[in-house]
Amino acid sequence: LAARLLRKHRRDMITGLYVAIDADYLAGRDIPAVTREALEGGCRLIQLRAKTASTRKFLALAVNLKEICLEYGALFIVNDRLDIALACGADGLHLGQTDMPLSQARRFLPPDSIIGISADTPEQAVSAQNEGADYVAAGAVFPTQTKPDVLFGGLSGLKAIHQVVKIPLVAIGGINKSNFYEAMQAGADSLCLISAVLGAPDIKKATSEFITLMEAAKID
Ligand code: TZP
Ligand code: MG
Repeated sequence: LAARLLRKHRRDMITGLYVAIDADYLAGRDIPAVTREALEGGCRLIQLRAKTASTRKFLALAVNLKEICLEYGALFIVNDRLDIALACGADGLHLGQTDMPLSQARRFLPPDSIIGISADTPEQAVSAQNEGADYVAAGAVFPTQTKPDVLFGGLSGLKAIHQVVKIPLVAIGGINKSNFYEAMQAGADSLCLISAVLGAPDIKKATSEFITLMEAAKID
């Protein structure tokens, strides 16, 4: 029962601003310090992405960020890597369509862990939901330089996925202050940002401004 309640609590936290701490985007910067700034700005949903880091570096960073997130009561999600999520005691794991299948990951993760799935189509989103995903992420909603190879689903792709899923929906890709409202209107429960927050001169300020904007724009 406790595990089920904790997983539900974590799933309920998939709302509002979600900051993806991208180690490649942040190359040369103090990643734990950057993470703290986002948390100081009020973000309670953090993902760690580290596509080019060695396993050892990824894990060391994950252990560090998990600890920091715990201080702030923030959810900590690891991208791509089940082994890293397990080893650092992450709250959850984010998987894409070419990563380990959700059902396999679930076998190894603690029962209170959440799993988020990236979906490019409504079909993929429905499959993820049926397989027990805790949230689904759709994008790129807007053009982005951060992940040049990403499939572009656009706002229409986001809307189509919103129509078929009941679990929390995360919008990602090219979201900024001038377009975030459109993503919310299209049905996103949470907005996942990289450059709009991590590329800002004051990350704490950018974070809190986004949170304020999203709160003000909340759509039911
Ligand atoms: N997945 C789909 S788009 C994207 C990822 C990781 C990049 C998001 O970065 P930004 O800077 O917020 O566009
Ligand atoms: Mg992935």
